[in-house]
Amino acid sequence: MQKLSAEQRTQWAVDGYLCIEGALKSEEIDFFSNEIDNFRSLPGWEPISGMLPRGHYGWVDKCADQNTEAFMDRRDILSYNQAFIELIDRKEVFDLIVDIMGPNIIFSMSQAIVRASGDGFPGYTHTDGGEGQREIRVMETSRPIAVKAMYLLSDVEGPDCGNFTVFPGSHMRPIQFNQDPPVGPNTPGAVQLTGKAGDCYIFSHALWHGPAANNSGKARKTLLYNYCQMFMRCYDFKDIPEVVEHASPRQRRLLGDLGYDFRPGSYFYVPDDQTEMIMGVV
Ligand SMILES: O=C(O)CCC(=O)C(=O)O
Repeated sequence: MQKLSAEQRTQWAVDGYLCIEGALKSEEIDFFSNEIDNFRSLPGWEPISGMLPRGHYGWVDKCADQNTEAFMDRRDILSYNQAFIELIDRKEVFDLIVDIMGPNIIFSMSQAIVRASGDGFPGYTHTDGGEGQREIRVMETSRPIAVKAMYLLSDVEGPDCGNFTVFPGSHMRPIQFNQDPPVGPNTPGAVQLTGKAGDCYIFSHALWHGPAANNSGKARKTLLYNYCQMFMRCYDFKDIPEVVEHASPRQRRLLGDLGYDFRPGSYFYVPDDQTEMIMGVV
C-alpha cells in the first residue's frame, strides 16, 4: 500500500491535515455530483432544525429544498449507489489513512453536504466527535482516534466560497469552544483552503475546522467519509448495515463485519486477520 511521503508526514504531524490533489477523476466528480442531486428527492437522514438534539439526524421523505443549489446535509449515503461503497477504500486516499491510523480501523460515517451560496450561513468551527472527543488531542507521533476524508466536488477558488477552513496545528491544542464571539472561519489563525473539484482533504478529528460562508455565487458540494479506531464503533449505524451484502471483504470488515457473530469483546481486540484484511492481502 502507498505510504505518506516525507513531506506529507511532516505536514500531517505539524498541521494536522493533508490535501490529496486529484483524488477523483473528472467523470467521477460529475457522477457523484449528479448522485447528490438525485438523492435530494429520495428519503434519507437529514438534520431537522430545532426538533432533535444537537447534531442528530432525522428520517425525511426528501430534502426540504429540491433546488440542487440549495443546502443539503445527507448522512449515511452508502445505499444510494454502489460507487459510494467502493469509495470507502479508494486507494489514493484509503492507503494514506491506513498509514496514518494503522490497520485497526472501522468506517464510521458517510455524508454529502451542499453549502448554498448567499444564504447568510456564516460558517462555523469545531472538532469532530462531539463533546467527548473534543477533550482528546493527538501528539505528533500518535495515531489519531478518528480521521475524515473530505472530497471536493466543486472548485473552491477564493475566500468565502464555502471553503474548508482549518487552524493548522490546532489538533494539538484544546479548542476554545466557549468563546464569545465563537471561534470561526474568520478568527485569526484560520486558513480558508482553496482547491479543485476532485481534491481530497484528510484531517484529524482534533483539528479545529469547519466550513466558511459561501458567497461564491454557486453551491459547494462535498462528500465526507469518516474512519475511526475499531474500539469506537460506527456513528452511522446501530448494526452492520444492509449494504454490506454488496461490499468486498475489506469493505465488509470496515463496515463492522468481523466474520463472526457479535460477542462481548468484539471490536476490542480485533480479528486475527485484521492487518492482512485491511492491507488487502486476503
Ligand atoms: O465544510 C463543511 O461543509 C463541513 C465539513 C466539516 O466541518 C466536517 O465534516 O466536520
